[in-house]
Amino acid sequence: MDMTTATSLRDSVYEKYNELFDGTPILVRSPGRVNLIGEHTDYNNGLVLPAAIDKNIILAIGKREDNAIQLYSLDQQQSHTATLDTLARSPLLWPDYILGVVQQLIKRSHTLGGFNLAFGGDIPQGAGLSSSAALECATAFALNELFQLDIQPLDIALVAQAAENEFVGVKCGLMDQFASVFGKEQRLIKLDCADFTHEYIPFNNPDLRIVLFDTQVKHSLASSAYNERREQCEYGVTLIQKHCPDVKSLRDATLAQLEQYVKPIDEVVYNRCHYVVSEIQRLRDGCEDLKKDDFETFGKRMFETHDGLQHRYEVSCGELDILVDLARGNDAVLGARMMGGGFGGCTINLVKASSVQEVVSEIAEAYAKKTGREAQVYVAKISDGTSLINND
Ligand code: GAF
Repeated sequence: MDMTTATSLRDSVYEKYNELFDGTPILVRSPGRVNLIGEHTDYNNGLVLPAAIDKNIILAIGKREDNAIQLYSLDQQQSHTATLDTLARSPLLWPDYILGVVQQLIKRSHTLGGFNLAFGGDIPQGAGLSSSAALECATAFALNELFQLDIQPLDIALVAQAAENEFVGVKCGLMDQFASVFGKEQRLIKLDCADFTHEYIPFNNPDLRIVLFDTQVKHSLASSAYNERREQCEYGVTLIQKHCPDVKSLRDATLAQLEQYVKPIDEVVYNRCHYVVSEIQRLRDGCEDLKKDDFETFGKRMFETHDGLQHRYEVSCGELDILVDLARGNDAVLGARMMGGGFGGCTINLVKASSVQEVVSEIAEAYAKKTGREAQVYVAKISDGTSLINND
């Protein structure tokens, strides 16, 4: 978000908090993310290459005397009330991301009190930019500050992920929450999801831009299909393990093992696993391209990722495929692919800086012609992760 948007969002959240609640709140900012390459690899112990972006949740929080939890969403203009002892899921959905974090903290024996919380954001929802992870991370970070829980950044991300897995019910990996907490300006995060070690890779070429085309669709099967993909990957691993007990996840598997032990039994599961094993290797190769500033080759790999997600992993959709095909036909786009869980949301495009305007208008116009929909477009800036912000 640019400085003006950031300030006005912060001011709106702060003012709303003061209108609804007593006392001076703490303010926290937590960003959404992009992922350059490495999709659906995090829950397979693979590698991912995300970055936090300049779109955020801003949250104001303060203590209460009792054990009530009073929540307000500026975007939905809705309130929700719970207590520390009654953490039920809400039909409003958005409270679940906050209450799920509270539940995880209590489960880990942290002592919390009641609190008031108001939040708003400019991360487009349902666009695959991790607005929910940002809310979870903002909540975990804010409660850590408010009640001085002494939780380390990795555990903030893990608590946020566990909230999504256990309370919300999406069996996601750690990528989104990790990026939201550990993001650094002008840096990609090469995260190894097997042990959460990570390395920052500079990404600040002035001749390139990350452009996101939001299809403006989110198909309803997204979370059930996500959990199903995860189960299919795990099933694939069990088939290999019968012959190769050392293979603990798809990260350890080879294409030859898949061919031999999975393909004859289940062709669909074979295709899922084939995509994941290839994608982990593609990410490793892509990081080598980046080290050599070879963005042309990196871009080609992004297109290959999309092909895998479309045909083997089958998590794309017509609108995403149209946007990627339009990008393929444009010389100023080095690479493009669907991003995130799939079934809608955004494509991520690596675009020559000098041609951003032309690319945006050409692709948006053609997309509207083909689908009757207006794509939203964002040029993402890579930004810092979750932090406290001033309220003056
Ligand atoms: C979603 C999930 F939350 C991530 O953990 C990741 O699996 C991603 O889909 C696909 O790469 O964003």
